[in-house]
Amino acid sequence: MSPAKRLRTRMAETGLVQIMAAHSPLSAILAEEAGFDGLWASGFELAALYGLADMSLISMTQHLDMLRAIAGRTTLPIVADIDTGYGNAINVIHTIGEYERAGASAVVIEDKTFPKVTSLVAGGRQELTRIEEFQGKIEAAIATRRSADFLIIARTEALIAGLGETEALHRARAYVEAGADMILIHSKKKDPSEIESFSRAWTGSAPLVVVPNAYPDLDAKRVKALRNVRMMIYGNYGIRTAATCMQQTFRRIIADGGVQNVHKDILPVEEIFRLQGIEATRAAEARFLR
Ligand code: SPV
Ligand code: MG
Repeated sequence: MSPAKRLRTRMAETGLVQIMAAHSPLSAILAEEAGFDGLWASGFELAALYGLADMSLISMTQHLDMLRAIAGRTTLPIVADIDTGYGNAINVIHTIGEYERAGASAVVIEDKTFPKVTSLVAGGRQELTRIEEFQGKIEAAIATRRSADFLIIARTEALIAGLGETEALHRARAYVEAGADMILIHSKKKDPSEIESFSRAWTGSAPLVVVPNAYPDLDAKRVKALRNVRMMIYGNYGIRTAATCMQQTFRRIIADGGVQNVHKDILPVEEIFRLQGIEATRAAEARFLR
């Protein structure tokens, strides 16, 4: 069964899939071992990995290269964050072909203008495309996918742009009309009230996707109670976790004047060897090196 088919099956079986952000193959391996249903090839995480703002500075090629590397080291389905689709509907045709070939099982395309500005930053310049234009991009994505299992998820940034629930619902309905399989509704409010209200008001046929980055109190149990949300994406938790650990450890090494203390609190190198697949390479050495 293809990863895209597995993602759809898992969603149908469990009612809610939990998807962890990955910015590297190592973070993807750790997410798979922890038990997540899939991976989020996050634009924010990859931009942060490069030390850059999430403002369309990372190229499609850079993102695709990382996605391919991730797909090569995990069996989990990958939900690709393609931002605005890298341009207009013509760019979307090219983008969908590239991401499906690279091993993605789903894409999320958002209704912002290119270049986009990251969603959660205070005072961010949030400009949305015209509804008809975005419908054309969704239709282009649907017409381009080779497998019917490949999910096209339309993301509306209406709440992020401060346009309110009525506009968000209007846009979401228009995107479903254009063929979107799911709707990602995003909010930067510190509590989940906007998302819960949207979900209650949503009567559309497509299920919802939520990203509880700004409103961490919305846990899986509460999401399940909303009934029409089928996917939960932990959108920036990979890079924040990695940065937290590196920041603390690096500062301690300077403060302690060496690694005599920190080494006890970080993974031993043998565990990294395991994550690198050392066993398989050793077996190959024994078999093939003469
Ligand atoms: C990402 O992880 O790149 C996202 C989620 O799009 S957020 O950064 O919260 O907009
Ligand atoms: Mg993003």
